[in-house]
Amino acid sequence: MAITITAFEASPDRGRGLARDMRVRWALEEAGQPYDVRLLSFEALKQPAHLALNPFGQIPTYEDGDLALFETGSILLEIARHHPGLLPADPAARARAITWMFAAVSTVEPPILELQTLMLLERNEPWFEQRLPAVKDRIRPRLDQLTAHFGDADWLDGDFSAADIMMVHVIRRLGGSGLLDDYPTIRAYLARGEARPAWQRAFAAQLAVFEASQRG
Ligand code: GTB
Repeated sequence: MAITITAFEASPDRGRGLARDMRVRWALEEAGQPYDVRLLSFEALKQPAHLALNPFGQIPTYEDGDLALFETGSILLEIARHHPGLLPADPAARARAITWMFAAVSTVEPPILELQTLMLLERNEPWFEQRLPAVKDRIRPRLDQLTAHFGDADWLDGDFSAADIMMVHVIRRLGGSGLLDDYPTIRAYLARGEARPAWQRAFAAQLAVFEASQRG
C-alpha cells in the first residue's frame, strides 16, 4: 500500500514551499519513496476524519498501512527508519543528527514563527513597528550561532541528513525578511539544500498543487 501524506489543497504560502508538507515530501524524495497526497481544505482539517489522524487538525499527516503519524519530526524519523541516507548508521552520529532535528524545531523555529505571526497576523496593530526590531533581534543570535557552528562545513553534522531537511525548511521562512542579508554562510547552506534534486522535485510537486488550485 502506498504512503499517503496530507497537504493544503490551496496553500496560503502560494506554492513557496513554506508549509510543512514540504519537509515530508523532501524526505520521501530523498528516500526515493513514491507517495500519494490527500489534499485538504482548512474546513476539512477540523473534521473528524482528519482529527482522527492529527488531533490538532493540521497538515501534514503520514499514513503507511495501519500506521498514522503527525508531527514532521516524527514523520521524518519514521521515513529514515526505513530508508538509508536520511540518518547516519553510526549510533553516535545518528543521535547527533536527531539532536539537530530537535534543535531546528525547538530552538531555531520558535523565534522565526514569532516573526511570521507578527508579519502575517499583527501587521495592522498599532504596536507593530515598535515590536518588529525586538522580534528580529531574537532571531539574530540563532543565525550567529549557526554560522559559528557551520564554519566551512556543508551540513549540520557530517553528511546531509534529515536534520538538514528540518533546518533548511525552518530557515527558508526568513526569505524576504531581509534578515539573511548579513548571513552569507546561512544563505549558502539554504542554496545547497535547494540545489538537491530531491528538494527540487518536492518543491515542484507542491507548487503544482497550488497552481492547480488557482486554475479551479
Ligand atoms: N508541529 C507541527 C509539525 O511539525 O508537523 C506543525 C504543523 C503545522 O503547523 N501545520 C500547519 C497547519 O496545518 C501548516 S504548516 N495549519 C493549519 C491549522 O493549524 O489550522 C504552517 C504554515 C502555514 C502557512 C505558511 N505560509 O503561508 O507561509 C507557512 C507555514
